[in-house]
Order: sequence, then C-alpha cells, then structure tokens
Amino acid sequence: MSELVLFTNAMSRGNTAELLLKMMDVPYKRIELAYGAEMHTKEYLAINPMAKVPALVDGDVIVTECAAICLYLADKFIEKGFAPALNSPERGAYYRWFLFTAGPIESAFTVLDLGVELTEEQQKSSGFGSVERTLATLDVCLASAKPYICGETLMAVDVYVGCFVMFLTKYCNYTATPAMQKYMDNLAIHPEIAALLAM
Ligand SMILES: N[C@@H](CCC(=O)N[C@@H](CS)C(=O)NCC(=O)O)C(=O)O
Repeated sequence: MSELVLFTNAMSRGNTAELLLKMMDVPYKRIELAYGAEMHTKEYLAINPMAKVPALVDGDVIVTECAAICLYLADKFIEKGFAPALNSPERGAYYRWFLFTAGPIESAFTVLDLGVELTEEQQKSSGFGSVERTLATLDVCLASAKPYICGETLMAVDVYVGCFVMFLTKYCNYTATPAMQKYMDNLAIHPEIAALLAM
C-alpha cells in the first residue's frame, strides 16, 4: 500500500483531515507548508493548483478539498467505522450534512467572517441563502443528532461538521445554540476532538 501524505498547515482546515486520520489510527506522513511561497512552488501547484492546503496524496491519487479528503479516507478505510455502509439509509444524512457543510456552511462562514450583508435579491441566487437561514438549518440538523448525525456512531461527517462549528465559535464570534453546544459536548468525549477544542 502507498504511503498517505497530507500537505497541511497547523492553522488551517487541514486540522480536520488530520483529526480524522488520527481518530482512524491510520499512518500518514505530514508535510507542513507555510502560507505564501511554500504553497506556490511548481511541485505543490502540480498537486493543488489552488495553492491551498489541505491536500492528500495517496500514490497516484491526489485529493484536495477537505470534505473530499475526509470522504475519501472514511471510504478507503471503511473497516474503521467512520462511514456508513455504502447502501445503508444512513448514507442519506451522511452525504446531506457533509455537503451542506462544505457548501452553504462554508459560504456562511466566509460571509460572517468578512461581515458582508447580502440583499434579499442576492440571497435568492446564492447557494447558502443567508447566514441566519444556513445556521438555523444546521441547528435543526444538530438538534436531531442521536447523539451523532447518523445515529449512535461517530462518523467522518461529525468530525467535519464538528470542526466547522468549532471554527464558527472560535473565529467568527458566533455563539453556539444549545443544540450545537450539546452536540459539541458529545463530540468532546473523544480525546482527539477534546484536544483540538482546547487549542
Ligand atoms: N475549499 C478548500 C479551502 C482550503 C483553504 O482555503 N485553505 C486555506 C487554509 S484553511 C489555505 O490554504 N490558504 C492559503 C492561501 O490561500 O494562500 C477546502 O475545503 O479544503
């Protein structure tokens, strides 16, 4: 089997992919890239033309986009129990909230961070609508977690969504709703997640 190589930065979304690797107890080589020149070398641009981290290299396979990396890893090591069985009903919630977070929540995070307000007309054509609507929808998702998004077992989607809730509260001055807080408290019983939350 080829060696997994994760290109990341200690202050980046790469922490989410790395958290999943650690929780799955999968060996990998970590390459720290500094922001700026190190992400713009010819070699790294061949891996990620976006000049961003994280990126995962698995032999001839290159995966960029943090959500895609998590989905890829959870399926590659499906025996570790971080992805529902391929044809199980849990795949519905799994994909739904993974992609909701990678799309609308990621956009809301950016807009919240930049302090931009969209007009009602702009909200109609933007995929996330509004920060309020997007976060209220996330709240509905997390309020129905039992205690995790796909039920009783923590999956890669919880690692990905949990990290976003953490970013929102840490970097966007966003106050978690009671449902979000309860969900995060449940995630924090896992030592690897608790360590990241404490950083
Ligand atoms: N959509 C990408 C976003 C990646 C991203 O924006 N990475 C930031 C760090 S969190 C980065 O590498 N920024 C460096 C730059 O743009 O120069 C993902 O989810 O992986």
